Amino acid sequence: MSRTIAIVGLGYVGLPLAETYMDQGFRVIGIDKDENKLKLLNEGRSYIADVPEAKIRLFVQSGQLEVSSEYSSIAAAEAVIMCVPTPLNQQHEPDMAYLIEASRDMSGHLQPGQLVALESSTYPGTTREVILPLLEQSGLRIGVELFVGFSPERVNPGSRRYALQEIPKIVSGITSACADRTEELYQAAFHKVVRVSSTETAEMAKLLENTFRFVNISFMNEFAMLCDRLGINVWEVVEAASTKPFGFKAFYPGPGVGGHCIPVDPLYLQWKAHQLEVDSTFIEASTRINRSMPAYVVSRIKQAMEDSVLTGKRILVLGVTFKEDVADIRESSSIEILRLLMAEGAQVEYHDPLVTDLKDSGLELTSAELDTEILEASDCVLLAVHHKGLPLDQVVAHASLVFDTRNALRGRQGKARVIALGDGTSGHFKSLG
Ligand code: SAJ
Repeated sequence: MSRTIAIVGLGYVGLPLAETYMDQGFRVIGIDKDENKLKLLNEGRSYIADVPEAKIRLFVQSGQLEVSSEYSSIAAAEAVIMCVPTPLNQQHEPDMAYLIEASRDMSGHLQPGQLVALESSTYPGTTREVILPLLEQSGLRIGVELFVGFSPERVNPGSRRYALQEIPKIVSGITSACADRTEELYQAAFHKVVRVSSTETAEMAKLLENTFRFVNISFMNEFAMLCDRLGINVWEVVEAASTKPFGFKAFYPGPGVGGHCIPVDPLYLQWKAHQLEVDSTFIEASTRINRSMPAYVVSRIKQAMEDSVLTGKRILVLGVTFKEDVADIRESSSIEILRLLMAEGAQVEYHDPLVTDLKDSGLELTSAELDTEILEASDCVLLAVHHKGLPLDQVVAHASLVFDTRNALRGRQGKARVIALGDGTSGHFKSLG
């Protein structure tokens, strides 16, 4: 008799997790409120690039994967893993609605002996202060009849480097018995499981991982602005510093920090710090720097065009996703840059092989064909996201001016004058000749 778990939330975390458990022979009951997702899965289709369609079809046809919007179907599962979104609200504060709704909806269907494990990235204390009281409404005694744990997700969308089961998994529980159950569940699918002493420790470890990244990227953005002013090429500086085999990790400047993890998780930590009246100076400064990058990019484009007036100028933006080779525009700095350019009266177009239109962002723009004509007609081409498939040789061959925010054009020869973010083109030491 195969083991059965339920997974709540079948997005970029939940669906790969379901695949990982089904690869180990588990039966998975997938719960999601999005009827379109359920329809696609039942048709044997995958909407997550990293989860092969052929596997979904097999799992569904064999009955190993059953999906539903009803929590009543979790009764047969030994464990329920919650992978629902933890976004920010309009005030850039934690939006716990998905977590609260899922916890509340499932509590009436929980059975004695079940484990509930939360994976969503959130502020320390969430499992104990927010989720636990809602699950206790089941009437089940925690650590005796119902077990509750936290294990942060470490899905890396678009990455081929690590299979999910190869990425060490931190586990924790409200009680020791809860941690035992959580540890056992994840040991059944992951190569390495790392048990920590509390759910708060596990929640905080996840925030450290991503805030570390957020702060370092923001420092590189500030460092790049200084290099521009000094006339020093930041990309060469990073390359040189990277020769140090210890005590240094390279991060790179960019047009801003997007996505659903890196710009979000640190603000969950910041919110908790403010609740406790503790400073979060680094996060606040990093947020300010990263959010200033779109305007900085526009200012450097003006400098490159030697014209502070962009009215009527044709500017083509290459790449509107939040990072290369991932079809996701959440918190994308390209969208902000498009808005700023339009506000300056520029005639903007974009090309992104992964994004056909920007209706969801309120911009009436569709992805333009990237051909010689549009490149030659553009006063400036902005390389915002360096997707693997972009024909960069064609860009440098036919564009007159390219502002490269990723240093992706280094070493390529062509007609275009290429200026890179942070390359110091017009800075102090460069002007000394
Ligand atoms: N970025 C820079 N400079 C850098 C690195 C990233 O400007 O040196 C920008 C990207 O362009 C993007 C944003 O930051 O706009 C986030 O990029 P990311 O590479 O961190 O991408 P994410 O959001 O997919 O981060 C995920 C995270 N994984 C999990 O949370 C489980 C993160 O912890 C990983 O380190 C990261 O993938 C990764 O290494 O790819």
